[in-house]
Amino acid sequence: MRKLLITCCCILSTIYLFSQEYKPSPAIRESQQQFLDNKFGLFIHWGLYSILGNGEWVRTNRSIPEKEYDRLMDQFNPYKFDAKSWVRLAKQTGMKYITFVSRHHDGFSMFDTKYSDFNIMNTPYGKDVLKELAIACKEEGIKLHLYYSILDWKHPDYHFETGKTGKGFERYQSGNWDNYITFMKNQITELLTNYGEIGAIWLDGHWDQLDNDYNKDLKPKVDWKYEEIYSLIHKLQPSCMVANNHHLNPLPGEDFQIFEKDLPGGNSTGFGGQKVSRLPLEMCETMNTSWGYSITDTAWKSVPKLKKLFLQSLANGSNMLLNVGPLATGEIQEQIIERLNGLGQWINQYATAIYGTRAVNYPINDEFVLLKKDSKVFVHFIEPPLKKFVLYVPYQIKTIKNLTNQKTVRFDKIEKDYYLLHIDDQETAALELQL
Ligand code: H79
Repeated sequence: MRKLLITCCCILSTIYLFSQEYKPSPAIRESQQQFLDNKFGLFIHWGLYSILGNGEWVRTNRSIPEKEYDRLMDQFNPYKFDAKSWVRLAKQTGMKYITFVSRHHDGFSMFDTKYSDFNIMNTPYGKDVLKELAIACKEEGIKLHLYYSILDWKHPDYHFETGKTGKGFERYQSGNWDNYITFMKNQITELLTNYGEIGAIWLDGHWDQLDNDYNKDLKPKVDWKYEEIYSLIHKLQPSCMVANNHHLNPLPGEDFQIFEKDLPGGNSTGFGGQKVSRLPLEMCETMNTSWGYSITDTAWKSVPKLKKLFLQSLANGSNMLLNVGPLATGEIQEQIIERLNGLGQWINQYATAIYGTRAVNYPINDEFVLLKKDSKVFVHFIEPPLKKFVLYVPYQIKTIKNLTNQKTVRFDKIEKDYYLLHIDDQETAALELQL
């Protein structure tokens, strides 16, 4: 009887432990609030692939043999790289954090690492670009997040046999998966030990080990040991958030949810469609269609288009992480600079109506978005407003200020929650409603 009781207790406590929801620590909760306030980040895809000007998937897309791809290491010499100017560019654009690709699927480490020779220190440049970036970010008050690929087209211990990608070149047979997990943990430990405060670790590549991307309940063909990796991250830096671009519903231990090239809930890519969780959200987008530098991609999004994406992502409760793919020299194309400058001008002018706001429950539409901060609701126009503009808002409005010309806006209440606004300026970009 006693034995039975003890067994029952053991089973019950195990069930209890595993059914416990992940509860972010107070330090993480604070990071999440700051993240929600900060709204806008710069994604940087930069690596050996930048030399070839054909995107970051070039090794797989063109089935480049290992020896030939390795030669790129002897060619990477970004003599025009200036970490400070990149960070300043982000800052002037109104971005509050930078997400830097520390290692992409090609397996090349853009930082000084003891655990792989395939790293930045062995290029002619021979300096730790991540270190330079970390120092510049600290000086400029910009947070640093690190992208880290868990898929690896080069590492001999990566389980490529069950992987979907990187099939066009020879690989060694059957590595040791435990070694690979240890390798990742060692590198993540370096990233979280040698570069000061890191705001988030952003993982990518989970989907390589899935049969398809639409069944969100599929089990991967390897054990990624997320529990161990996530707790290592939280242990090394208690305020460092964890995010994983697995295209699934969030897993325990993750602190924000990622959407790639789609607004939360969207699925234009075919690999979206995951549930929108209650975690902070982040949508990442490219300025043309490529992440890594592409010499032929001229499909640049216009400033109004980028502004619309940003506003709609904010209205969905999501940050926007906007990507640039610098050249191997360290230069950033003028098409990118122009667009960032255009966005920055607008964001800086309406900063008080953007940072620190939260989304409200309101239909997403193509004309305007609403954002709320304390007793103020901000209207940001995507399309210029009509002179007589009927606004439905489920709030009692006391006064309205035009944030473009600082004038008071006349309005009539038509009926409950419906207001007729008299807008005297077609250039009006935003209004402040005082509740
Ligand atoms: O780093 C950037 C991309 O290189 C990486 N994530 C961003 C941030 C990325 N890689 N792939 N994808 C994004 C899209 C995923 C496509 C997939 Fe598939 C569709 C994965 C599985 C189905 C491509 C097609 C790979 C396998 C089949």
